Amino acid sequence: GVIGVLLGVIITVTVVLTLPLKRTFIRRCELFPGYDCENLWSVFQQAYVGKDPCNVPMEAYDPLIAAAPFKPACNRMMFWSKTKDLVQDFIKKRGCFLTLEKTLLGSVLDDLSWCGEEGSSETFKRFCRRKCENNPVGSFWRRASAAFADVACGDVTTVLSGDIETPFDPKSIFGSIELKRFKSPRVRSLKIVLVSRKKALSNCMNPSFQDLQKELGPGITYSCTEMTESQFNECSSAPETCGPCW
Ligand code: CXR
Repeated sequence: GVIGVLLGVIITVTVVLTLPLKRTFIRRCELFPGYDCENLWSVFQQAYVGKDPCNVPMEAYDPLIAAAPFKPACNRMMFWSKTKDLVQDFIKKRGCFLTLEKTLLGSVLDDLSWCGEEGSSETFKRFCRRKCENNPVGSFWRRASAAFADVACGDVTTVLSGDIETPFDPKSIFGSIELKRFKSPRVRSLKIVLVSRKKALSNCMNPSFQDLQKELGPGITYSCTEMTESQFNECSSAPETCGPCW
């Protein structure tokens, strides 16, 4: 009857729309022992399901962060801006550094897209527009980045791009959120690794680093090392220790 057809439609919609994302989330989550992945999925969904995809503020993910808090990894935390693929390749070989994408929450959602819709209990994976500030994906990365930076301690490393004229962008997540959360004396110093792939367009004298120092506040010092892409990659085959290559 009508109810059967309706039920069929609801099940089909769920299978086609929600399941692929959920499956990826759970599969990636299960690589981390000791977490209730089904529960994390349900806490995650509550942040955006049934909501206007332009109206998901970063605070919507507070319960998710609380359910899987970040643990500090002093001297081993690595941040980046405009260098994601470089850092990803580096991290695969030089496992001692910890990026947000290697943590449970960062890894389950890495490279994924999701959103809900008002009046719907579904998760959409495609056709999620990202034009507005408070979209579900952007808000998640801002919230997760803030929490990850909050636990930073010791010497912190950031990999920036020498292929652009302004390697420190105060409007990026790194510049507007992560950097501002580093607190002295918990964080001692910021080590900038400025990596150029082709012809470098900027170096460590770049004026944008004066803005960076201002945001960093007086207690934390920064240093900067220029590297080519191949020098940076050579660093990834250095010993297993997190000892400096820069
Ligand atoms: O400076 P941002 O990089 O805006 O953000 C990078 C920093 C990193 O240190 C990382 O900890 O913020 C965190 N982070 C991610 N891990 C991440 N993964 C995917 C921030 N954004 C992430 N994304 C997506 O890529 C987000 O949609 C974000 C874009 C990063 O852009 P950019 O290279 O300017 O908008």
